[in-house]
Amino acid sequence: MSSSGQQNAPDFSSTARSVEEYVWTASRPGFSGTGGGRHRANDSDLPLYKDKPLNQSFSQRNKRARPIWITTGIVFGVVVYMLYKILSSSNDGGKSSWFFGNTARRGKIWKDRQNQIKEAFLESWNGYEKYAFGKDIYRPVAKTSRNMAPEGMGWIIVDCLDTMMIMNLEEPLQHAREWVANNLTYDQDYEVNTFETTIRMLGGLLSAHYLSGYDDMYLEKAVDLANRLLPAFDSATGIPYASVNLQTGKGVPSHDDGGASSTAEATSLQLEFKYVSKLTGEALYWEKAEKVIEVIDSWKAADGLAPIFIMPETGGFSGSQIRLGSRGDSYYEYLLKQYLQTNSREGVYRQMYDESMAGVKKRLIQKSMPSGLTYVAELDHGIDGALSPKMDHLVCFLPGNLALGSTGGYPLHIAQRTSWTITQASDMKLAKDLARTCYEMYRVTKTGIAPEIVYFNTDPKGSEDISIKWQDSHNLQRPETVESLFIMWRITNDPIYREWGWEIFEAFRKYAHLVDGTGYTCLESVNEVPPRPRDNMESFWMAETLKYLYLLFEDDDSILPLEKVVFNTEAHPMPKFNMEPLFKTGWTRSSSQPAHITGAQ
Ligand code: DMJ
Repeated sequence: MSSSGQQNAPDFSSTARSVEEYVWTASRPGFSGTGGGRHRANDSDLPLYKDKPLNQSFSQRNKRARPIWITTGIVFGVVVYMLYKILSSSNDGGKSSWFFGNTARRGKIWKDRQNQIKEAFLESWNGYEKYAFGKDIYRPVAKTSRNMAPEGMGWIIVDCLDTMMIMNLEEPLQHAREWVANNLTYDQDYEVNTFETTIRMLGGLLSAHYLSGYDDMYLEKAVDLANRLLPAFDSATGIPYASVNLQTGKGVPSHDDGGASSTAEATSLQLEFKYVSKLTGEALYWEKAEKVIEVIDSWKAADGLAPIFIMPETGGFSGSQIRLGSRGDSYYEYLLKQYLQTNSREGVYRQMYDESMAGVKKRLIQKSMPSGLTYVAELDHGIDGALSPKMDHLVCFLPGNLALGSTGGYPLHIAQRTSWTITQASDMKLAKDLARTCYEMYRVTKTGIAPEIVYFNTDPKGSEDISIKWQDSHNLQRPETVESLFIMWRITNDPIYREWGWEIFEAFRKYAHLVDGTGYTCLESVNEVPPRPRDNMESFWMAETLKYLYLLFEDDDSILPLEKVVFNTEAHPMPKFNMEPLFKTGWTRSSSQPAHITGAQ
């Protein structure tokens, strides 16, 4: 357990190995493995803190670089100076206490703020529990609810189980667990979106299993769901269909877009399916998931920038639109996170990610006028087409992702002491610039809440950097900016990210909070005061936005450390793991262009 009383976060300093080091060679139906019960996969899979190569090389280099007497002198000097400051500040009754005083005060402020975020979660949950418990959709203004699937899928409940664990909310968690154990069934004649069901439901259950200390109930539900989702991959190429019927096991092409799947949707299932493989010892989930990336890679998207639609039957891209917002976003996120998930052993994903980020810098990064905000433009007509200065709020996952890719999740000062390349430095700089832009997308509106989409000014005569069209001015309680602020805070330790996050939270509390205590609502326009509610509370409000805000104000970095866990794209944390001896990367990159590219546009 962590020192801050986080009862449900795994203790990363423990020498006890976690369940990831066990595999189920289940004797249960649905498993092809032989044998029964659990066995230990590999005793020395996960490095302990003391084994971290970064720590080791740092101390070794220090020893080499500096004679002992210089180090002793520096330490002595610092201690004397600190004692002097502490004693002199105590003469005024502690009013202006310097070192501990300020630190303690700041610490208390962050703690208070964290508690206020927890209260916002509780209020959101209590409203849902009172008026909509078990239902898929909750309208907190009308206090009504409805299901999407015949018997409900528990979207909201499953999506926020791990947030309750992280916040130590035992009572609501108990109620939610009972519902999952006794009411949740995936045996329904119902077509679900493959991606949404994977990231929210499968991801939510896997994370609940992990954070609960490996409660098997969650894993059994997860494996049942994963088995029902698998037929989505049964296209001619292995690119998943947009939807799948959970009972009949039939994959269903998208009803729109000529049957194309979204690139981001097809390529953001891998963390979850691979973790199911790790937990069950069954390679099938792993193989289906990685095949998708092999197919995508075979089309050799120019500069690593993939068009946002892909055809399941040919595997080729459809259309030529490129963006890091809707339908494109988490393709790039999961390239990096697949590499991180298996402890940086699968170089193919890192290569693809690096190519894509080089492509983003070369093709999409622009500066607005007059202030020079950095933004990510879109290509509506292919890689050589004109740039559009439009940016979705969804793109705001990118600053955090770039920072994560730059340091591997380690704090900046540690990463910089090992190897620090020009690319790492440039990724970090871009992360900081984009984080500021995402914050500005909030700051410039009348409510202080960001809209769904903004446009950046490219006209030298224009006076405002950011403009918002009325049809784009709604807010859906999205998490991407606070997600990036949390990652930036963890990596840089710069309190500015906490200050920005707090401003954003206060804006939500002022304008999206329902005074009768039923929760928080989406808004019709962030530029109306008071804003009209768009009566809906999204599941990712509690699963992601409030979770990331809460973690932003957590002082204990050993809670879900970024060098030990990966968050899926719905903010569900899962542990990194070693793939040996059970799994390996089943494909290699081909350097040549594909012989046959008909169908790819
Ligand atoms: C979430 O479901 C996920 O974060 C996804 O990657 C993007 N859309 C929503 C939140 O905005």
